[in-house]
Amino acid sequence: MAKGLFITLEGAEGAGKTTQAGLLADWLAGLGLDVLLTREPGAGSIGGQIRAVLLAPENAALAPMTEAMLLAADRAQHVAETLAPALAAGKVVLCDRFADSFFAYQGYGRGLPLDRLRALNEAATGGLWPDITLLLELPPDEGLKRAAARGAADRMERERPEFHQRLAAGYAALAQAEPQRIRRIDAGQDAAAVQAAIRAELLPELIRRGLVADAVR
Ligand code: T5A
Repeated sequence: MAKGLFITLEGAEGAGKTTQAGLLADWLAGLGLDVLLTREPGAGSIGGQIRAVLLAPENAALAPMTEAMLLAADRAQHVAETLAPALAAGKVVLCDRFADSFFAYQGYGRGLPLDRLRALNEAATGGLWPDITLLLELPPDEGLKRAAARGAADRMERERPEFHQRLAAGYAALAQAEPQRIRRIDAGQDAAAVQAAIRAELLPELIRRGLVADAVR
């Protein structure tokens, strides 16, 4: 399906994904690449409506499998409407959260069986999988503090500390299982240093794939 490059950003709450995705999009565009910046959940009009249900604090009673199915529905719509067409057109697609969030949050965090989540994810994506994933690692309490300083907590941010610890451990397990795809970035540094670490990871990949010339190194 894909001929572009699919890069995802992952990490626990407040790890800095949105900040880094914006900086990265600017850098990639500056290198002359055709970049699409998007996110999950909530891209597009239908995704936005699903996101509102998922994150509203008053929906505390949402059952784990309902949550997983809503996220899968959001992903199916996102793949069909945005990701697959952009990749087919050869774009570099930067996505703020994707399937690893699903396994970390709904699998390790909520305790849903990973094999069921894999099947649900496969149905939603048709097998679309990131080429490179940047995992921003920050202790969950620090990320939650950053997120809290920004505004009122959403339904996920209100979860107990144990939930956030489990999903962070889940991300580490996912990264261990797929070290070639998932690049671990220390997100405890200032934003410029995190961005420099991300670029250092990506540049050799861009050169290897013939997307930019070795001269930029
Ligand atoms: N979800 C999502 C699932 O459960 N399963 C799934 O399959 C998917 C796809 C999405 C929620 O949905 C869940 C996960 C999430 O709970 P969201 O609002 O999109 O909700 O939440 P996040 O993706 O977590 O986004 P956040 O905005 O909370 O965090 P970010 O994007 O990691 O962090 P960012 O860049 O917004 O920064 C947070 C604050 O920290 C500051 C920023 O200025 C900002 O104020 N900051 C820094 N401060 C100090 N040093 C740095 N290096 C900093 N970088 C940023």
